[in-house]
Amino acid sequence: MGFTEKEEALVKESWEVLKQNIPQHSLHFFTLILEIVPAAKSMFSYLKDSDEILQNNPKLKAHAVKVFNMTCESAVQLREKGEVVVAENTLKNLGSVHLKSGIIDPHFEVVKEALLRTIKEGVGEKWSEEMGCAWGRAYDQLAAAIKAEMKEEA
Ligand code: HEM
Ligand code: ISQ
Repeated sequence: MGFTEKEEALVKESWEVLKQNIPQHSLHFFTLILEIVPAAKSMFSYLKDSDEILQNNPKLKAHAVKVFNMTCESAVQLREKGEVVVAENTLKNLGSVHLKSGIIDPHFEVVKEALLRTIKEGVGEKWSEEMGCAWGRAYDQLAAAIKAEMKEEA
């Protein structure tokens, strides 16, 4: 299912807003994930042994930004091509990283929920059902590609 220009624009615009405060939103995103699944903390190699505040963890920030960027990129592709194509090497890497980290399908719903809530809170009054729905669809397609790769490797 392709994307309309409007849906693509909603995703891009909101990502532009969130980008202005990466440290805050990436921390919020991650905090929400841990709120829903506290055990997820031990899955992240750079967090499991630290009681230190997540605030300024550069790896966490960089990864959170990647998740947003890739989802945004998926929205662009859904509009341009009607489907999400992740570069082969990127997908292989993501498949094996997540497989090795012990990620299972239900975790993807958790990250989706956290992503959508981060966007909703981040854009404030600009938020709409349609915006949330567009992000959700872009994420689902991307998640499906990663999950398929994980199954292939398992
Ligand atoms: C690592 C993206 C879903 C947990 C990563 C990395 C990226 C990424 C870019 C870094 C890869 C690298 O180090 O080369 C995504 C995207 C997702 C997704 C785009 C969904 C569309 C999930 C889910 C979980 C998860 C559902 C479960 C909580 C992790 C963990 C790592 C990781 C534990 C490894 C961190 C480490 O120890 O280095 N992810 N991810 N990811 N992701 Fe995800
Ligand atoms: C990696 N994969 C999925 C979600 C994430 C959120 C924050 C940091 C890293 C992540």
